[in-house]
Amino acid sequence: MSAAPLVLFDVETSSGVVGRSYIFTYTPVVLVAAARLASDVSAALAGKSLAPVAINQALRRQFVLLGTTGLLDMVIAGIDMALGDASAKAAGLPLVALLGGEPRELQAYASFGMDGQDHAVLAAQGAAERHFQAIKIKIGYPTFAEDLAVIRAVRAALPTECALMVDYNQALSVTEAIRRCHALDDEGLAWIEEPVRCDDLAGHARVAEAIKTPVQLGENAWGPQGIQEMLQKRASDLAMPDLMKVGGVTGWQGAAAICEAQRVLISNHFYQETSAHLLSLSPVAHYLEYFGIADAVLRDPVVAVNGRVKPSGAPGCGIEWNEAAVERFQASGAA
Ligand code: SMN
Ligand code: MG
Repeated sequence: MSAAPLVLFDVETSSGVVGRSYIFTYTPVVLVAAARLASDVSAALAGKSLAPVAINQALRRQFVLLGTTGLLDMVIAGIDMALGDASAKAAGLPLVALLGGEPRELQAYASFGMDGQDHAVLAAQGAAERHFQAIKIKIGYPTFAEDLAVIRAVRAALPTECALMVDYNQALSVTEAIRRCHALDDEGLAWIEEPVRCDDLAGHARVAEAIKTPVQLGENAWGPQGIQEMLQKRASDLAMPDLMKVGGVTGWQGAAAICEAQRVLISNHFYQETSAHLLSLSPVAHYLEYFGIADAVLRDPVVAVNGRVKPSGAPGCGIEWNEAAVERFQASGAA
């Protein structure tokens, strides 16, 4: 994954407030289609009152026969996040305050890719120098021996008290996942993320049952119902909704309520700007994933101080564009 294809949303209100958000489309292949879909879906909202929950519900009703899982859910979430930003700006409040909370200093983890042992060690050292107390690396190398070697090399490069999470990104069969994750049980990992296919909840439940290390899941759960199903099937010990896939601010609040009711620790996936506001509201907040997927086009990227992140204190969610960068990165043919 060498690029971060993003669709940017600007929702202008009649009072002059502009709500902003972005969605990550994972692949440039769907970028223009997603941008065009966002324009077409948004066009029907002109003149409506700034009521994010009502608009989210109306859009879901509108597409009930088609179904929304996939690009439509992504676009609806983008609209929902932008409307949340606009609502907070219109009230002159940071989103967390608009929703009745107070900003918190959240523990963050520096999130890295699958870069081989040497790069993983360098990344870990850099994160430790920036006083992160937690980092995540991707594993799922061809052999378990390689997984273990990377984990131990990174662990050796980190202060003892630094938490280490690993992310298989759905790489293993259930049998192989049980074998590898069981062998990792004494490595002191904070969690093992998505060991098998994200839609194989029964498989995840078998892995979670077979090992001591907490299983982490959620970035690919669609809507609060996806988080509910994952927990109901005991597929995961923890939850990390993706603000876009879970349905924006509206969807996140539903998922966070489910996690709170079941006392499941909740972390985010991406969308750190808005997720910092929403995690500040949750009594079961766990970690903030520090991975600035949109930093290249943001005027004020989120800054981690001593491995902790606070939500922006400005009205809204803290998303304003670096217009020159947007110009530079504008995809040809984007709507
Ligand atoms: C992840 C997913 C998609 C792109 C980059 C990283 C990863 C995460 O699963 O947990 O951040
Ligand atoms: Mg992941």
